[in-house]
Amino acid sequence: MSPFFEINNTTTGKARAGTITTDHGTIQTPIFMPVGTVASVKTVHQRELKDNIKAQIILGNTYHLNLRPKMDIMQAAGGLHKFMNWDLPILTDSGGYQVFSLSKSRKLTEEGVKFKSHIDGSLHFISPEKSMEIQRQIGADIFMAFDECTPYPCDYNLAKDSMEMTHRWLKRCIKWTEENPEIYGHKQRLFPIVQGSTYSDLRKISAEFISEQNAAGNAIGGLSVGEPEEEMYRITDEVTDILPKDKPRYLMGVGTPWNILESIGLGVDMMDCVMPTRNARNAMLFTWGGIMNMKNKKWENDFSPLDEFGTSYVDSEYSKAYVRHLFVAKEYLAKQIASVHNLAFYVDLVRVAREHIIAGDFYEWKNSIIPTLKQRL
Ligand code: PRF
Repeated sequence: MSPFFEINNTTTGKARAGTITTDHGTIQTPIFMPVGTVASVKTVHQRELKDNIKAQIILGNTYHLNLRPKMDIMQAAGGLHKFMNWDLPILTDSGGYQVFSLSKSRKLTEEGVKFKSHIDGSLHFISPEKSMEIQRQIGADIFMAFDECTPYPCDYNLAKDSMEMTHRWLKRCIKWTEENPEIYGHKQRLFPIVQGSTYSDLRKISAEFISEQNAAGNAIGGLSVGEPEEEMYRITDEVTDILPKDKPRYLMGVGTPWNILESIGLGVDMMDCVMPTRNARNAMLFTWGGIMNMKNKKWENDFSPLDEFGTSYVDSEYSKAYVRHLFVAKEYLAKQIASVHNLAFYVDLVRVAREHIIAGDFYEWKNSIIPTLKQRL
């Protein structure tokens, strides 16, 4: 039987090419994971995700799925894979981060978080144990510990208290999952999350504590929350120096195409972000040649393919002028085409990164293409 994680390259500094094996198939890392918050990657069919975008794993969210459709429906469906008809790997986030970003009213104690639903204002409570229970009912292949993500900037003492509570919550998550096995017959793996804001000493304590739990993989949270990019890279670098080499590392909620390449260079294996889909819905396309705003008048008469270097059929089958027209006319198809394009680009970007890691020239390649990726077309 294959181990959960194997490293496939021998050269190239901290960057790794790996293979993760789950009961729903393998994932070639580094990998970008499209975000499917409410059992849907917004505007994109599962068939497109699989056959066209070539997504190898997608994300779901505990916070949202627990509010709607709720866990009675999820369990009756036989879990999220069956409910949404997605038979490849799924990862779920634990809910805490979403409570803080979405719920207007919430109260945090050692026990957990009380909050009002952003949908109907109803009162709810999520604790580490509750988050684990919900994530068992969702049944993702990889599920996340219940943590607190500090805002930026964050006072040192607050960051320290929060990190220590995240560590105590982790112990409760581990205990609950040890006592309550999987319910759908496939294996689920719990990833703990390093916190500690932008403080090196806290990040070191957290990364060491997280490493000691000997989980199947580890995550880095609390970044990409408004800190300068250099701070994000510095902390990522310090944390990946400590996290075990033989376990996958997941950097949560990152980021732009260049953030992704820099993070891979610092030893990150997994990433997710709403940016490719959210920005697509606002007419922003990421391409190998730079960034395009599809509402720009510049494309009005440009009948060349949407993206000549793109790997998705939307890139060759539709012109820039057509996609601009769809955005100007506020057609749903505009958002759909743009989302498919951006996700296919992100997945292709990390696929090519993996090839360069294996070939041994990843850093030269990364540094040579980043200025082009940032360019505004
Ligand atoms: N914790 C959790 N989910 C997250 C984050 C975190 O810190 C972030 C931070 N960028 C994104 N998603 N549980």
